[in-house]
Amino acid sequence: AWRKYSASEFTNKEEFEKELVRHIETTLARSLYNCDENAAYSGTALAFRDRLIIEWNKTQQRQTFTDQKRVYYLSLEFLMGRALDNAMLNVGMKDAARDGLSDLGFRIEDVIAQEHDAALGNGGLGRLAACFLDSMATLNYPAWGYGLRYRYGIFKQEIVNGYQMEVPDYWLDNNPWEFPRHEITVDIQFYGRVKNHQNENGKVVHTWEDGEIVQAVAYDVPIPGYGTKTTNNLRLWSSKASSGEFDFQKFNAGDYESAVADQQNAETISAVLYPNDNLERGKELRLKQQYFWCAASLFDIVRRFKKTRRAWNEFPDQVAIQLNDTHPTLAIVELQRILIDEEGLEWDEAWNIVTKTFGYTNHTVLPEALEKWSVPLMQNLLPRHLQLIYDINLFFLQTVEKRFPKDREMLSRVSIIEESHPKMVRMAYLAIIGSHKVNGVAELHSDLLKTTLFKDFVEIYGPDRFTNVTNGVTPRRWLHQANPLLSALIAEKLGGHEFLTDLTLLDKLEAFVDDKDFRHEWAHIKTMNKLRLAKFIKSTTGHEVDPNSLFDIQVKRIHEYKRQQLNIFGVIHRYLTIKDMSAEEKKKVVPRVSIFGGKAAPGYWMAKTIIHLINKVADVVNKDADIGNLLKVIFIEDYNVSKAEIICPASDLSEHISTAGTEGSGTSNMKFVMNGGLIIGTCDGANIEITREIGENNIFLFGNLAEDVEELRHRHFYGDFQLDPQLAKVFAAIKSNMFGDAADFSALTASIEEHGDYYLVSDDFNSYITTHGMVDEAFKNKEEWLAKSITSVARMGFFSTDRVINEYADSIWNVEPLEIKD
Ligand code: 26M
Repeated sequence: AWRKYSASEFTNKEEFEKELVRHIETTLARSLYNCDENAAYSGTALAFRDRLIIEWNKTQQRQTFTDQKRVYYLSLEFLMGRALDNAMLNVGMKDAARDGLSDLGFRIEDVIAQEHDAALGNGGLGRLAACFLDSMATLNYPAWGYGLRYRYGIFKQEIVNGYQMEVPDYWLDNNPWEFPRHEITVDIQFYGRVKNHQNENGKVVHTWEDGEIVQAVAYDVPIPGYGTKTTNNLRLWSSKASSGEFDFQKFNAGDYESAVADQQNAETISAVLYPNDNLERGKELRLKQQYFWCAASLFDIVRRFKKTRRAWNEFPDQVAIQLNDTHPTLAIVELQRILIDEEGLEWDEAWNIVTKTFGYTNHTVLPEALEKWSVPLMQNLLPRHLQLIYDINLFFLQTVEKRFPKDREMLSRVSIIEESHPKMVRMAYLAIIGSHKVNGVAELHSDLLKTTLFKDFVEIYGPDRFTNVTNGVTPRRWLHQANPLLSALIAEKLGGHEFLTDLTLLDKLEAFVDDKDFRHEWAHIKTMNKLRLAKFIKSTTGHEVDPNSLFDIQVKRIHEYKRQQLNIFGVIHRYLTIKDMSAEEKKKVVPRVSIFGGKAAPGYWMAKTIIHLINKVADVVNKDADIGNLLKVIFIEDYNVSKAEIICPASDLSEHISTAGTEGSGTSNMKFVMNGGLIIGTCDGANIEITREIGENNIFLFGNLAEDVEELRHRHFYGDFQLDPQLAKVFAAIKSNMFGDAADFSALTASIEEHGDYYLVSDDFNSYITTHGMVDEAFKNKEEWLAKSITSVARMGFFSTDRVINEYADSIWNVEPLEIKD
């Protein structure tokens, strides 16, 4: 009977307008007569939010009632981007909203663009977590994300005189997508000491006493699925001083200022996302963030389990916890602590539960990214956890000793504790030992884990603990939302949008590869998307780019291993080549726009130097009258998710050119190909599987293979190094001050010429340039290029995160979907 009161379920334009106006006038207390785009955004968001809330409540009720196994995805990063467009497409009322907004004088695109990106992540790892949430909801898995509610997301990048500047990203003001749950709090302890007691049975028990307490407050974000009623929950923790401490003790003692300082100190924990990507720097605050978030999440998960009044040995049948990288590894220790110290279980029984519960995903083999925490730091901050880590290590090393008697080398290699000064806790080893499955993110990456980084553990545990789950992306955001024209054309050919939830259906497109009209429409859509990007470039940089040029794009975090330096050296080589040409020769040149985007970690000087060089080259090339439209260089400031949605559909070619063996998977490679762009890349990460799926005629591969990297580095190290002659010309140009003071770039050129060229830029340069020549030739044949583009999209079905999530569900989590019905 209450159903008739259920508000807000607008089903057409008129009802949407009614809801919009109601929210603008009452919820927002704004007059319709001075309603600007921002108010229109807020009103629209609130109208759609109401619909999500209804399905969200229903989902949570059903999942609790059914009480089947849930997945908890622990990630310090969720790079969500904007929520409104996603909510509209999932609810399925975008057209009604478009028409309704248009009646009020607004363009829906402009309204959508009012939203601030939720940028709680650095790059691939954070965006993968966001795509996973989308697929888990779409596939009806009972799943929660757990993360931190940073007050400042990843910094905003400004380019000033060619240099990167970082500006804080304060994003929380009037965010309609989060719901504070002030009643859901957890007290989190730090510091203090461990005391041993004997309980009534004579058993030694440990208590952790006299620490500082910080309060975790839950903020919930609804995660709607596409074409389903399932709306899952993302729970983000925010830190504040525990109210007892603030209000009474110091305040009453008259020490108001120090009480406020404590308050601020507590709030610092969730204040800012660390802007490193693939780099570990051992800061205490970062460890505090990790424990704060793990402890709050574990408390919440355990509290939910205990409500069911099941026996502890059923915990792994009810709960699967996935660790996104080693950042949440303390959750393993925290669960062991709860089971032993608070619930009184025996060690073996507890440890058995723990290892059955956790799975660990590794995202990188780069040594500088592997987390290690100093033992003294951990001793001070988390004394009880350090004891438990030592115990875990002891029992582990005892079993290793039995299997490999007298192999001291082996014991010291696999010990969780590195015997350095200071001693260090190796988090990846702890994660492996505490999990039942460890996975890499692409085949090559998972193989490298087994043969190099984690080789000893494969011997100890056998190969079954290690597996591969190749990454994907969600086609809802990266095809349907980012590229509505292409999505509509595909739907027209395939007779509906089913491909969005079964991406393998794209293979039906291959039947149209030779259809002239279809090719023409395909080409037209690419041009429209290039125009959209050209407009964006014009409005943000002032530069005009010609959509008939080949758009060549590399957007991702700036890192030496991703080799943006190889790209910009290639651009300089192209520039020098064109400058040397006769007018006659120039006529044969394929005009190019080289587009870059990406942030450098604020303390990563080499990455900042690469950004500086790109911008200096852009300054020179873009105003050189000899060059005209034959080459333009664009650096897009502040690359983020919402910009990626404009950029990915507009590429002819994108670059995925990491040194072989260094990129875990890469995911933008998938986004670009899914949108009909071809790629140039190395045999690295998921490029290899993309090649296998789409065929090697449809991709431009170059460079040395992973198996040759070690030997090449070895040779460089022993002085066997000759700078590639074409690269030498590029360096000569840089050193002639052609792009400003050469001293600005000397560290970069020296890293290659003088310091061993660790990333093999010189070794791969010739192959890179030659392959770009093949790209030019291929681009001249428009029909051939289109055939490659269409064929590639048709064969990309494998790279949906729906496939990825089903693999995790079957082989790691052992969870079943639960459909939410009315
Ligand atoms: C570590 C310490 C302190 C602060 C930050 C970090 C840190 C943050 C992010 C370390 C690594 C981080 O991310 C690594 C990452 O994004 N890896 C990428 O993961 C993608 C998804 O699996 C892969 O596609 C990429 O190849 C891989 O580089």
